[in-house]
Amino acid sequence: MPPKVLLFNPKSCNVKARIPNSILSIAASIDGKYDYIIVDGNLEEDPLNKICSYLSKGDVGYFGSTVMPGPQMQQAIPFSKKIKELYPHVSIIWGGYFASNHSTVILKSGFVDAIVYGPGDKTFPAWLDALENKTPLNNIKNLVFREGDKIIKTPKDELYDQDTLPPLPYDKLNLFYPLYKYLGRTFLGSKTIAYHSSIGCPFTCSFCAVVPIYGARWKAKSAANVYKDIKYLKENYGGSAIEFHDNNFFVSEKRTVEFCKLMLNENIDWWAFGRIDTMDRFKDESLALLRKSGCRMIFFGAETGSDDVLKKMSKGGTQTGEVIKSFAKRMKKFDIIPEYSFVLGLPAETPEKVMEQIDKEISFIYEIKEINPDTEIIIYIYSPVPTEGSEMFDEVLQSGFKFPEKLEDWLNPEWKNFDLHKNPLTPWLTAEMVNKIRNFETVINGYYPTVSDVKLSSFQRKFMHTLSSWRYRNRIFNFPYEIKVLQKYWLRYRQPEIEGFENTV
Ligand code: B12
Ligand code: SF4
Repeated sequence: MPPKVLLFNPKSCNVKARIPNSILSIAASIDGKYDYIIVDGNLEEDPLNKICSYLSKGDVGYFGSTVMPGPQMQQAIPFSKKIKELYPHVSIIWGGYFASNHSTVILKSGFVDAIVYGPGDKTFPAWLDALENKTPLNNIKNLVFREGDKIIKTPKDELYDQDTLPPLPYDKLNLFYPLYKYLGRTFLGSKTIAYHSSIGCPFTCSFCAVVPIYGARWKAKSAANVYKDIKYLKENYGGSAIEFHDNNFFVSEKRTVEFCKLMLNENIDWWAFGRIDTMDRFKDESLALLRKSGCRMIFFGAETGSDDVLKKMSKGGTQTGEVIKSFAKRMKKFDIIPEYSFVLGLPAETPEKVMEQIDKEISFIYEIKEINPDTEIIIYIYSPVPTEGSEMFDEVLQSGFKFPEKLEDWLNPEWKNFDLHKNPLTPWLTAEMVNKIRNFETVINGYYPTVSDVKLSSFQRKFMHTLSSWRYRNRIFNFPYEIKVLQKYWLRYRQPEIEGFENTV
């Protein structure tokens, strides 16, 4: 019997957990071949203790953790270090977006043995087999590992046909954590499924973490297979709404339409990420079908109203300020809420230009709200992602910006905030600029409270709206403490961009 594998999903949110698709797809890749245990940091009071209780039995030989930027590192880093200290025979592997984009600093820490960069569906079982059979790792694609003092990165593999991958072992997950705990109430429905139906993205936006990993590639499950899984979760676990977690769900209009047709009688509301220009090319009848099939809201990276900045961001496609506006209007006709995210605080030649650009974005957001007041606005402060060679990243490096040189430095509060796109440590942004962005965000969130927060009563919404109206109308953003206090202590206002939708079980 080969040793067991422990798969860990570090805590990622303070509200209720979602189906841990990263770990689950890795579990699927070894299901039936290796015995595995799942520990979910979102559902454990003391996950390290739980992990150690398994490891102390002596039959676990492998520890795999998924790591996205932000809070997950707060457990992944100290836990992996501790495990290496206490159980040096256990081989440790990380995967996920942070691991993929920062493999060198992670491996240099000495307590992580290997990284899967990109999809792990074939790499992970191949790595286990190689260690079990003592065969070389060099032939395994998508892998980074240490060999003596050297760090070896093997070539990228092709993207796999998603329909040929093994099904996610939902029933097995249910043995470790009852699945109903993952199906929380959101504004979409009482039991919301988190589902991932495609990988990668065909675009190459220079600020996006998907690009260095997937390099403009995208592969999706067929509509029929997605529907089959949704039906399974509906019939066996009562799933009644869906959050699609794909980077870009709507790449294919054909697949979208096929999926919508299958969903017509399911009475399931759903939400997903898309691109404005891609969906603006959808036929009217496809958009109408989307709404009929239950699509309530779509998240779009609007990014900026400036065509020059869109170009600098290599947003690609045909997105322009005008398209962003006209599409907001079009969505209104089909009763689908566009959730537009904007990135403020990009580098520019002079501080005046950085500030000027921030002011322009704020004005653009006002315009969008006038065109379609239902548009949800999400604001990020630009945090660089190392898409080497991109015009924007070169500019970032020239400004003196540097990522931490030691893995544990990512645990410092300022780097945690960097990941959350809240406090970006970027040399070109002054405190005045950051405050302006944050205060504007507070005011607009007060004036237009998000519909995705199911805990807000209509009285609370109205109160917050009225309280914020003089600031919003007169564009006075400084020191909006009265709104902040209300958001924090009274309404416990949440930011969907950081925690996902309000989710209560
Ligand atoms: C769900 C999700 C969340 C949820 C997490 C909920 C949960 N799981 O409990 C919430 C809403 C909390 C969240 C929050 C954030 N997220 Co998030 N999130 C995602 C999302 C949409 C899906 C992740 C997922 O399940 N993928 C499905 C699986 C199957 O894909 P995968 O993770 O890539 O896994 C494959 C490989 O990576 C690899 N792999 C992954 N893990 C492991 C582990 C092992 C051991 C191995 C061997 C392999 C392996 O194999 C898998 C199968 O091939 C991704 C985007 C995306 N489409 O992936 C963003 C994403 C990961 N998030 C991102 C960000 C930035 C954040 C935030 C920091 C938000 C912010 N303010 O911007 C926050 C804070 C993080 C936090 N709180 O921890 C970025 C990361 C960007 C970057 N710079 O690297 C992404 C890529 C979105 C984006 N396009 O920008 N997030
Ligand atoms: S379209 Fe979205 S997911 Fe695709 S590269 Fe651009 S930002 Fe990333």
